[in-house]
Amino acid sequence: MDDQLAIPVGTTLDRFIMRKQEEFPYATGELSQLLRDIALATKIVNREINRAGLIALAGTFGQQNVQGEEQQKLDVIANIRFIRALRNGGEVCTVISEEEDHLIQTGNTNGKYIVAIDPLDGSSNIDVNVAIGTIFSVYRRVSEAGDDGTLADCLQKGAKQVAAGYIIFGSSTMLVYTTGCGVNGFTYEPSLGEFFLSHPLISTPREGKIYSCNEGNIRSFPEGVRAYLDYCKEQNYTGRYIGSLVADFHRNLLKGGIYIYPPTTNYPNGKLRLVYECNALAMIVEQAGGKATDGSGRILDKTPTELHQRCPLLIGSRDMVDKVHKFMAKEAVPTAG
Ligand code: P6P
Repeated sequence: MDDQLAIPVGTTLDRFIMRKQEEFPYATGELSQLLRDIALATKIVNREINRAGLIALAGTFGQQNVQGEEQQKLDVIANIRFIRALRNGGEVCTVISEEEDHLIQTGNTNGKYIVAIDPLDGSSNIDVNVAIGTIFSVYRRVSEAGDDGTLADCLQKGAKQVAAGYIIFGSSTMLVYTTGCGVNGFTYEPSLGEFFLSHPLISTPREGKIYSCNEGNIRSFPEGVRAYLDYCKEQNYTGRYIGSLVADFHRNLLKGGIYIYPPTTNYPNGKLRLVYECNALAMIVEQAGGKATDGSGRILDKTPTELHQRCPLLIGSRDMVDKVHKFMAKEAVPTAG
């Protein structure tokens, strides 16, 4: 990673990818191409989101938009765009998507990689102009090339990811990703159609004073989580919950903080999805010096059993995640008498 310090802020994403590839003499460029494919789809989705903002004001879902096209929900559009970019890029054999019940086989049977993606998380926030995001994980296939990817390819532990990232469509559009050698953030300049390195080697503070969770569910939270939230209030921490995971995660990553989605009455296994939400953010936060658990163990050590399985998520500054665990352990001790 020391070499990276030689890559200045303002470097384009394409040049950055090339420079990083040069650090791996045996790299053959497929992962680099895959990252470029994701960046391409991001540019297209970014345009759609900005356009849809206007159309949404003019019409509602299911009506014709001003161009006479059947208006589609943005998460469906994003799903189509990312899958198309990955299919056309040729490096990915199979895609798991929140928008698809089953595996998507791209037809690239010699593709070395699998991508798990939430094409547009928090899309219900579009109409109220709140930041939304895309989350993606990249795995090397374990099955033999020459055929479609398999379920085993798609149910690998998060620790097996070769890359992970998210895109936040907020006041600016940013692509943040890691290939296991640190986390870097790139800001999109739409007038140039380029991403530029703006946040090199992101490191998240060990401690923070921001907690993010939906306290409307507090009555069904585990006792230890409730005790931790009381502690946060005693410490005069700040509650910040946008209702958009990528936006809450991104703020906490840069400023320090913790996001908690524990088991609730409505979501006894937590709400967030292990394969295409939790694993990617867990790899990123660990690469930035933070921590991600499901309340008992490390997210990246969990072996998925289903494509769309949910899991509880505690993620962010290391000392804050450890603190929640201390409260949960204390509450778990049976009281005498
Ligand atoms: P709740 C959006 O639907 C999402 O998946 C995350 O982006 C967000 O953090 C969470 O769910 C919000 O869930 O139950 O608090 O509305």
